[in-house]
Amino acid sequence: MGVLERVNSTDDVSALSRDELHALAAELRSEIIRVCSLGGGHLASSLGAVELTVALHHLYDTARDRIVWDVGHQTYGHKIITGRKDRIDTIRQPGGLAGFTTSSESPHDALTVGHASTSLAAALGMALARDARGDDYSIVAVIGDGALTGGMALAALNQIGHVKPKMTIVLNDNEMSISENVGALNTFMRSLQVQPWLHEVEAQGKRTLGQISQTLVDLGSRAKKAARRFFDPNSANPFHAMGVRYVGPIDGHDIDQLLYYLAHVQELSGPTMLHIVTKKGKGYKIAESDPIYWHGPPKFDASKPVAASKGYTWSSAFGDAACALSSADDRVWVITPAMREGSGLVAYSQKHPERYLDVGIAEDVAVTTAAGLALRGEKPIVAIYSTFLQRGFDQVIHDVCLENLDVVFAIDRAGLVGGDGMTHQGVYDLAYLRALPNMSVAMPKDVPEMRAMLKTALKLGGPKAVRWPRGKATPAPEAPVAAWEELTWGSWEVLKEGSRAFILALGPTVGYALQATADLPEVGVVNARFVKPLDEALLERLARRAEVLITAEDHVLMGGLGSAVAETLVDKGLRVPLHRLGIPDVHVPHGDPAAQHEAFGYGPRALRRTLEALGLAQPTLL
Ligand code: TPP
Repeated sequence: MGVLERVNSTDDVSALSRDELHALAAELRSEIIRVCSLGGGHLASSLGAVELTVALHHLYDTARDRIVWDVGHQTYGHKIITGRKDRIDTIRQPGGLAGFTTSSESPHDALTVGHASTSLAAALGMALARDARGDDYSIVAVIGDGALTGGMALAALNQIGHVKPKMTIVLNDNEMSISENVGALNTFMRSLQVQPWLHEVEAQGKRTLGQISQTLVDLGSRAKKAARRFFDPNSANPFHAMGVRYVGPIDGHDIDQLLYYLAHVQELSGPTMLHIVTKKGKGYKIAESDPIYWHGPPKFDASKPVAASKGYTWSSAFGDAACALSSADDRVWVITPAMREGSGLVAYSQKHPERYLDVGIAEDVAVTTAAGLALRGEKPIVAIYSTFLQRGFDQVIHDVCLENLDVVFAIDRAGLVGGDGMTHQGVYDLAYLRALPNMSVAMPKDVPEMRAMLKTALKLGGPKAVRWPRGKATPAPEAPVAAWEELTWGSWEVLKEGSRAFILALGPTVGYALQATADLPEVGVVNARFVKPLDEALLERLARRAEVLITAEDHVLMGGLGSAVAETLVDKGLRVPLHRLGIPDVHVPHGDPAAQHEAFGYGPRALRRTLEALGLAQPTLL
């Protein structure tokens, strides 16, 4: 029987011998590969954290102690050994386990998470609560070098170094964010190397700082010099300088070293950072050699793993458009907060490196840097996922909209996103952007319209957001930017005339509406591609003609297209029944977006049912 078979709880992990812990790590690694091969998932990060996971669960009781995993995407091993091994095959699948730590899923998940850089502030809060109540449990934050580039993480570190609560911060440094990590702190971390003498210290079982120092003296001067950097609070180390004791770096794949140093650090007062060096994708050759692809691959054949093409997507279309726009105008820049691949910008970063900026996981910095560029006459495009723009909301208002600056927001992953689930749904941006003076928001139905919107937005200036969904797109024929269409900003498009009703559709619901009404001459379809400004003149004409209007959007009902239409109708005194279809007031978990669109009433079949209920279509027999 394998060790994993016997492990049903963290208590079981605590009881394992060293040899069994090594065996458990190997078994977890195979299990993570198997699970990710079935349905895709965060493979490389979970593989890199296997030894850390085993060591933490051996030392800590996670039902009581709090392990706060940053992002929560590296926790497949953690989930398997905290009572979820029987359900691990369902991870990211509809109705299955979430892909990130989720507190409603298990008491062992200290935090519901998915966005980066929250672990340190959350752990600080937990430590303050623990100390205020006089409780006695341990708190460990695990943060990657990528997540550490986030302003939230750095600001929390600043506070932790000031308040000095007892806690361990494991800095899991694999030199990678999703793509190569960036920034000055990253450069500093690269100057540190795991020291071979660490084995000696650990092998001799020395624990107190005095004992360790003596061992190092015995080991000779080279080790002594390195050790000064390792343990000396006065050494030039930015973490020390911020008031957080720093230990490391150590080899994060060496369970013995991990156990030794984690236990050592646990005995110290105040906050201590243990810097561990790991390899993303560790133990799976193909993932080690291409950790960018294997960060979050779709399902694959574990016996013959190959990187598969993701096909032509909306992100590819944006990348192509950005290349063309930058070639046509040397004031166009593209800024990404650590999402080069996801935003379709690999080719752009190579073609226009002088006007490409990856600021790390720092969406706020992306937005305000764009503001700075715009203040000096440049034309920045902030390429950002809808869900991550939430992190830069104040900056959009305060730094871009207040100054009415020429910043284009190229918003990817708008709408329900699938496997990433609750934390990543891009379903709030219409609501939060529509409210801002000077901002306008558009969503194309296809790639030529996306091009037209980006071109027109850059030409008109001012804060302009263009959003598109995750997933496949049909490429537009190659054409120079000069030949791209320009749009009347704020104009809707009647795609299908109707005599009794109109569906006002947006992005993916345009296709759904056309499908649902193909045989219904009385029901028209409008591409309501601008949510702000609305095409008020056209809306008024439709409202005066129709028995009923229906809005359909892949966005929350509160504050989206339907809200905008309702407000305009009321303001203009137009009394026409309005059916608003979209996402109700709930957090939507991971699932198949097409099925979720149906469940929320704006998929093609559900739209048809609404039309039937309104007497606009005959009930279908099937
Ligand atoms: N921005 C935010 C606020 N949250 C996110 N989850 C992302 C972007 C997308 N994202 C997920 S994981 C990741 C990024 C950018 C890289 C994290 O790097 P690191 O913390 O070093 O962990 P690793 O993936 O290398 O294990």
